[in-house]
Amino acid sequence: MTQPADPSLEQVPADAIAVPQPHCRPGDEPDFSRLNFPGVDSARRPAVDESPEHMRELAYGLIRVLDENGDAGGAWNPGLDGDTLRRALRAMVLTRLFDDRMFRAQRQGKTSFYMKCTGEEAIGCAQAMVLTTDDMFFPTYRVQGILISRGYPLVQMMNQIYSNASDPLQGRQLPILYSAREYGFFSLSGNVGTQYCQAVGWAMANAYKQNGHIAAAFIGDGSTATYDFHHALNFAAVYRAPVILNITNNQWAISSFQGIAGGEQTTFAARGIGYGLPALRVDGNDFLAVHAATDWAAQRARRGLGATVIEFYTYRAEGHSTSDDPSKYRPKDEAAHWPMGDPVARLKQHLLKLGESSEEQHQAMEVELTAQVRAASREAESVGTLGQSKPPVGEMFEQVFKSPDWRLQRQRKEVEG
Ligand SMILES: Cc1ncc(C[n+]2csc(CCOP(=O)(O)OP(=O)(O)O)c2C)c(N)n1
Repeated sequence: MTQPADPSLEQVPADAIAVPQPHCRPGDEPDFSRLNFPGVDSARRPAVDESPEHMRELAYGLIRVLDENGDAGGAWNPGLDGDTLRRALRAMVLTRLFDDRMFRAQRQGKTSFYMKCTGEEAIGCAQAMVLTTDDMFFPTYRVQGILISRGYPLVQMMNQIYSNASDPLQGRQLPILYSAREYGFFSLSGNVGTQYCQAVGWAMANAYKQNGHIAAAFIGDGSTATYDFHHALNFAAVYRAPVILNITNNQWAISSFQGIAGGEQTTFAARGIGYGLPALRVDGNDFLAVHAATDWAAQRARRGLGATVIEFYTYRAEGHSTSDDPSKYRPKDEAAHWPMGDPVARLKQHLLKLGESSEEQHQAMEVELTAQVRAASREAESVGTLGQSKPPVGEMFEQVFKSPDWRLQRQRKEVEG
C-alpha cells in the first residue's frame, strides 16, 4: 500500500526534470558567444609523469597552440619542422578532397553511404603521425585521415565504398567501416562505443606481452553516453592500460546535440577525473595542439604510467552522414560561425606565416592531390560502382572465424543454395 505524502516534506516540483535544448535551431542566427576560449598561454604543460590529481584544471580549460593569427605559442607548442608541417597539411587536404569526391559519388548513386570528417581532419591526421603502425587505433568512422595520412591506397578505400569486386573486405563490412591491421587500424565497429573496450583490452594484452605497443581509441560526444565508455575508463584506470582514450566532441550526435550526452553538466574530458585518469581538453581544429597532446599521452603510456583521456573540442561541419539533413535541426550556416575556424585553413595560414609554403605552392598541391583522387576514383570505378560488380558472395563467410561456424555455414547455404 502506498503511504500518503507527508505534508511536512518539501515536494519535488512538477518541472524538476530537465531536457537540455540546443542553443540554436533552424532559422536562428548562429551564436557561439556563450563559449569561452582561453588564450594559447593559458594551459601549462605538466611533466609527463605528473600525478593526475595535480592537473585537473586541464580538463576544464583548452589546450591551444595556434592563435587567431596563425602563430604558434604557449607551453604545448611541439615545435615541428617545416617538412612535418607540410606533410600534415598535405594529409589533411587529401582527406578533404577524398571526402568531397566520395560524397559526390554517393549523390550520383555510386555508393549507398558515406561519412565525411569535414572540420575534424586535424584529429585523425595528427594522431596518425604521432603513433606508429605497431600501435593500434580503434577508430570511429570519422578518422579516415589516419589511413589517408599513412598512405593506405585510396583506390582500396574506394573499392570498399563501392562494394565492388575488389572490395578488400569482400562485402563483410559497410562502405566506410575499414579494417587495415598493417596500418595500425583495427576493424571499425558499426556499434558505436564498443571500440573503447576493445582498445583497453588490446592495450592490456600488449602490456602483458611487454612489446611496447600502445592503443588509441576514439569515441564521439554522443557515444560517451554508452556504458562501454564507462567500462573502458574504469578498466583502463584500474589496470593502468597503455591507451589513449580520445573523445571527439563535435557538438552533435546525428540530430541530438552534445547536451543530451551530458555536455552541459561538465566537460567530456572531466569524465576522466572521476576515474583518476589524467584528462586534457584540446582545440581539435588546431593540428599542433592535437599533435602535442597526443605525444604527451603516448609518452605517458609508453612509460607505463597508464591511460589519458583527451577531449578534442571541434565542430561537425557537415551532416552526420549522407543519410542526414542537418538543416532540419540546426542553422544552415552554423559551421561557418564556429569560432575556432577551419583546421586546414589554420594550418595553411601557419605555414604561410612561417614562410614554409606559399599560396602558389598550396594551390599546386591542391591540383596534384585532386588529380590523385580523380585517378584513384577512375581506377575504382573501372572495377565497378555499387551494383555493377561485387565479390563472390561466398567470400563474405570466409575468414570470419578460424574454423567454419555452423551459423555461417547455414547462412552460406541459404545464400548460395
Ligand atoms: C550502439 C549504437 N547505437 C546507435 C547507433 C546509431 N548511431 C550511429 S552514429 C550515431 C551518433 C554518434 O554520435 P557521436 O558519438 O557524437 O559521433 P559523431 O557521429 O558525431 O562523430 C548513432 C546514434 C549505433 N551505430 N550503435
